[in-house]
Amino acid sequence: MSQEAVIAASGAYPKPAQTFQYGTAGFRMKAELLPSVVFRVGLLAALRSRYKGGQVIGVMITASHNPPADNGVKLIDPLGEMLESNWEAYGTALANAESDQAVYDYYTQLEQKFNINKDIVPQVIYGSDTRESSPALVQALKDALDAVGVKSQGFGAVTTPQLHYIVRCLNTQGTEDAYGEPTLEGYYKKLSTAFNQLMANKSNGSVTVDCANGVGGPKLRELQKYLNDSIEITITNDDTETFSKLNSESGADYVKTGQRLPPSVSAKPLARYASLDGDADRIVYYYVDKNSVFHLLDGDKIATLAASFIGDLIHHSGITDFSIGVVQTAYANGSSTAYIEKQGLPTVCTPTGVKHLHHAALAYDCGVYFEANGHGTVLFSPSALKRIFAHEPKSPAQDTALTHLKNITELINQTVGDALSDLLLVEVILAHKDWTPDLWDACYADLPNKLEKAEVEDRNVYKTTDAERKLTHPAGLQEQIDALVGKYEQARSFVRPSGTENVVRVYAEAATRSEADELAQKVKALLK
Ligand code: 16G
Ligand code: ZN
Repeated sequence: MSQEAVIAASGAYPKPAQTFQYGTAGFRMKAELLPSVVFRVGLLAALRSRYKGGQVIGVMITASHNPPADNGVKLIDPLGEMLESNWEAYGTALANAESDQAVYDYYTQLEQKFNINKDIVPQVIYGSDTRESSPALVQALKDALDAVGVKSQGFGAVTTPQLHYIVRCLNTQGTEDAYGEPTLEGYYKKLSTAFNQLMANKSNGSVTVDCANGVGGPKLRELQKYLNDSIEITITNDDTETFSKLNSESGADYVKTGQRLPPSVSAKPLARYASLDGDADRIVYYYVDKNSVFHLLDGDKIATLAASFIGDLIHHSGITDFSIGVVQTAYANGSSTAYIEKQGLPTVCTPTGVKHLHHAALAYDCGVYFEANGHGTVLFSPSALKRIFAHEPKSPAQDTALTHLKNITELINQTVGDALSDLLLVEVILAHKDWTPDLWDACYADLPNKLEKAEVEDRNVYKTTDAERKLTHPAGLQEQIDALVGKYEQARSFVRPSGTENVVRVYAEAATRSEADELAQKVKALLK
């Protein structure tokens, strides 16, 4: 790597007059502001790989559920986790360096700070979602990787979780923790083999999947080819050619935020529907009842379903002293938390953002984590996996439960929340329980809730504690919220600054719809 090469390559991607920040989901904004950021993220990925002894780092170009004109970029660490959070600041500093020389200088400063061995060849893989802006951003990334001598490989349009999967496979190949074949085909085979075994001799009707006109559509079609015919999957909103359709009137965010059907879906009573987001790392389910009333089965409902099913399998396998915990955020419906605790399982609340939940889930033999918005997965600790695979069943019934349990650990993408893997997981559980969506829904009744956003001058004056459930600043505001909450039945409300937009979010829940709406409005009014 020569100074001239880096500076010349950087010169092709001038920084706009803008301050950037590596947030909860990397950098995300209008695509036209991103070329310099993506270029510099490429440099950071190279450093991170060398810092990790040449292990493979992933770079995903996506803006998830954001509108078509946005894009974004984030790094994936060697085991498929999100970038370690103390490195986010280096990404932010690189993105904000004011000149090409400053970029180069900061890069070499980081090399020195971490005493990075320059003989190590860095390795980076990358992929993108289906946005119109993605190819140009991929080019910016490649230019950075080439400028600093990275051995790289592109996977084209992939779901975010697929790239996480491949990163982990590449870094564990040939070890006792080998995660799978590091290809898309390997991904489909791993999921489908587990699914087909779990669904052998079962059939459970059909599910319609709205793919938000994003990358999940073609990938689900591909996955479908490997699945047995135990369920029929109807794919809708899978037009990735018309860029403007991405996440438009479709997708998990549309359904969850508006608590309504996508207009393109005419739902049959008691049939199953699911929506993915633009990069297929989120999923929500829903159905309409006999009276055509819409019911959402969100991340909380998926978490409770998964936790209780896995708990039963552990129990029926004869495995003892096994800890299962459910990790949620402040947005988890109060009824879901109460339900899980009633089942005797511990719950933990963390700040919003997958990395926080993921981290907390690692504390259990099996950690189930989901955000209410449908982001989530299940983690089995390495020692728990060893115990499961070494366990000797003592009866045919234990043997069956154990076989299911082993397949469940293969079916779940343990690197990150994965809408395709979560879809198959839910389908398997519903088939095993012989549940229609209303039976699943009947586990507990969601408290009516309302999410609002408030435009404020500076969201940074809002500081939270207790996993974002309480404000410490501005002084006195929390007391006012508490006083309002005290006036309603079964009520809860919190205010937190968004990590992705310059707004403050207000959440309220209460015993009735009108009370939840009113409480949200009143709390929002306090922010004026
Ligand atoms: C990011 C997070 C998502 C979270 C959302 C909250 C990841 C991969 N994504 O999209 O989990 O729900 O931010 O956004 O962690 P907010 O801070 O604007 O409310
Ligand atoms: Zn997403």
